[in-house]
Amino acid sequence: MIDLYTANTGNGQRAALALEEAGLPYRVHKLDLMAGDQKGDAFQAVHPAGRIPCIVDPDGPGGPVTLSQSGAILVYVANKSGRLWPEGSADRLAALEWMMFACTDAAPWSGVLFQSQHMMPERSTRNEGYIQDKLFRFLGEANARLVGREYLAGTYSVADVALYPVVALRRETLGNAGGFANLLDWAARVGARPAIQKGMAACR
Ligand SMILES: N[C@@H](CCC(=O)N[C@@H](CS)C(=O)NCC(=O)O)C(=O)O
Repeated sequence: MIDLYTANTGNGQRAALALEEAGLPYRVHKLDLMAGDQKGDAFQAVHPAGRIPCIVDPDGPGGPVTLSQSGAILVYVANKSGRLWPEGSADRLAALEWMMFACTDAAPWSGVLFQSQHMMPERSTRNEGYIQDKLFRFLGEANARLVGREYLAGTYSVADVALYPVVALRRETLGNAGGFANLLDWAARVGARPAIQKGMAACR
């Protein structure tokens, strides 16, 4: 049984969605980040950097595995289950490419936007606008990628799981902004999957 340490954030959700889609048994440990659970002794003993998500798999290759970074967790459980990777090397590469896009372009800018709106010491409408423009530029790339495709790599893959939490958080803003019809249709398709619904609920 895999232990998942998580919280209701995009990165935390990504790991739960991956485990649900992989169909691997797991147990959730929810941390209250605002209360500082990540800095407590119990979690620091698991992951000294004190950041979620993190998994502990007693049945890893060659022994127990402790793994952080939502993208790494996604790849790990996809490999372990044999799910979420398309057939064929070109589609597999596309899945990897768009998974990296989600984890290194879209998710960090989404995180910075959230922090600028809710956590930074001073609010600045201009800076928030700049950050949102950056994020929307990336999401525009995904929207264009979805022209004529149901999923980012053609068939459902790690890429869709990686991007979903970013889009799910901003559906309303994207709808109001306009120009993201393919992405919003994709989000509705992905969000209708029982595994996605269970994974999102596991973090709430
Ligand atoms: N790139 C990492 C980001 C992990 C991360 O920054 N997690 C945040 C929550 S989304 C965290 O644990 N913050 C608590 C802290 O820094 O004290 C990933 O994808 O997992």
